[in-house]
Amino acid sequence: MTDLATDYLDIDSLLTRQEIDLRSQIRRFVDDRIRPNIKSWYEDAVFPQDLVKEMGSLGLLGMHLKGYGCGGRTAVEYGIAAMELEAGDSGIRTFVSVQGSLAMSAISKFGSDEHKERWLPGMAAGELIGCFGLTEPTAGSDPANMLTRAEREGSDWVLNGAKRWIGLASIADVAIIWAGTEDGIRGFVVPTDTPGFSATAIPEKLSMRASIQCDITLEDVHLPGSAALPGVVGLRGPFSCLNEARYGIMWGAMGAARDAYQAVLGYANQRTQFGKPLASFQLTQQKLVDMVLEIQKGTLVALQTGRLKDAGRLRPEQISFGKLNNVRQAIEICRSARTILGGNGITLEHSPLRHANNLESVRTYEGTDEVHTLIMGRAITGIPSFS
Ligand code: TGC
Repeated sequence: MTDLATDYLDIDSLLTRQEIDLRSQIRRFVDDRIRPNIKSWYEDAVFPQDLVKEMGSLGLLGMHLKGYGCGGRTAVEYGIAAMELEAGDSGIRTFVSVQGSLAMSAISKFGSDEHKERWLPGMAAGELIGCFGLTEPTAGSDPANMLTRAEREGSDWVLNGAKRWIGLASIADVAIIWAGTEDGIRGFVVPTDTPGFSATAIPEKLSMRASIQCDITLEDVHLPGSAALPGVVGLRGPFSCLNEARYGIMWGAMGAARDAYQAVLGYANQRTQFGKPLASFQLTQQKLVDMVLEIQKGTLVALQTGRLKDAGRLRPEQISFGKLNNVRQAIEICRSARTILGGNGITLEHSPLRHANNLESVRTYEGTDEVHTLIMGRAITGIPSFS
C-alpha cells in the first residue's frame, strides 16, 4: 500500500523498475554526498567541484544523450535524476543541466564529429566542464538582440562581446558561445584557454549560492573556421538546447518542493505549541495538504511531459507548461514550509528557505514566468505578443 504522506496518488505505480532503481541510486548519492555538506557550501558560496567526476561516474552528465560515452537514458530517467538532485540543492542540479542539457546537448545536436569526439567523452566522465553562453548583459529574455559578434577573418572567426549569468564559466574547459554572424546567430565551441576569453564569477548572490554564475568577456577571440557548430544557424539552435534544460527544471523544482514538504512534515509532528503538535492545527494541516496537492500534480505534469518526450511527441510549448507551473508552485510550497518552521526556518538548519531562494533563480533562468506565460498564450491564441 502506498504511503499517502509520501506518494498520495501512488505515482510510483506509473514508474518502471529501472526508473525506481535509478531514483534510489541518485537519492543515496544526495543523502551521502550533498545533504551532509550543503549548509556549509551554501553559506560559504562554494560549488563542490570535487563531486563532478563522481556525478560523471554515476552517468549523470549528458545522461539522456547517445554515444560518445553519454548515458543513453530516457527523458523520464533524466527527469527523475534532476528531481533527486534538486531535492539536495538547485545549484547541484543546475550544474548537471548546464553540462548535459546545454553544453553537451549543443555539441551532440549540432557539432561536427570532431567536436563530439574532442569534448563529449570527457564531459560525460566529468573530466571536462562546459558552459553555455547565450544571455548577455542587455539581452536576457530577448536573445535575438544579442550584441556578441563573430566576424570572418580569412577562414577563421574572431569573436567580440560579453555574456552574463553563465553557469560554471569560470571553471569551464569549454564554452558554447552564441554570436551574431552575417548569416544569423551561430554557436561556437570555444576552449576557455583561448586568448581573449575571460570569465569572472558574479559575487554577492542571495540565491544559488552553491553554484557559480559568471560574466564572460570575449575580446578578439580568434578561432579556427572549424569552431562553428555546423549543424544550425539561427535561434533554433540555442532554443533547442534550452528545451532540454527547461524540461529537466520542471522535475527538479518538484524535488526541491518535496524536500521542503518532507522537512516540515516531521517538524510539524514533533514541535509542540499551545500544548499540542503543530500538525494538529487545522491551519498547519491545510498548508501540508496544499503542498501535497501541488507536489503530486506537478510530478504528474513532469512525468506526462517526459513520456511525451520519450515518445518523440513533445512540443516546446508543452515544456513551458511544466517549467512555468512547477517552479511557481515549488516556490510557494517552500515559502509555506518556512512558515511552519517559524523563526527556525530562516537558518540553514532547515532546507525550505534555501530552496525558495534558489528557486528565484530557477524561475528566472531558461525563460522567466512571463516568457513561458506568453509562449503558452501564443500557443492557445495563435497571437504572438512579444513584438
Ligand atoms: P523567434 O525569433 O520567433 O524564433 C526564433 C527561431 O527559434 C525557433 N524557436 C525554437 N526552436 C526550438 N525550441 C524552441 N523552444 C523554440 N522557440 C523558438 C523558432 O521556430 C525560430 O526558428 P526559425 O527557424 O523559424 O528561425 O523567437 P520566438 O518569438 O519564438 O521567441 C520569443 C521568446 C521570447 C519566446 C524567446 O526569445 C525566448 O524563449 N526567450 C527566453 C530566452 C531564455 O530562456 N533565456 C535564458 C537563457 S539561460 C542562459 O543563457 C544562461 S544558461 C544557464 C546557465 O548557464 O546557468
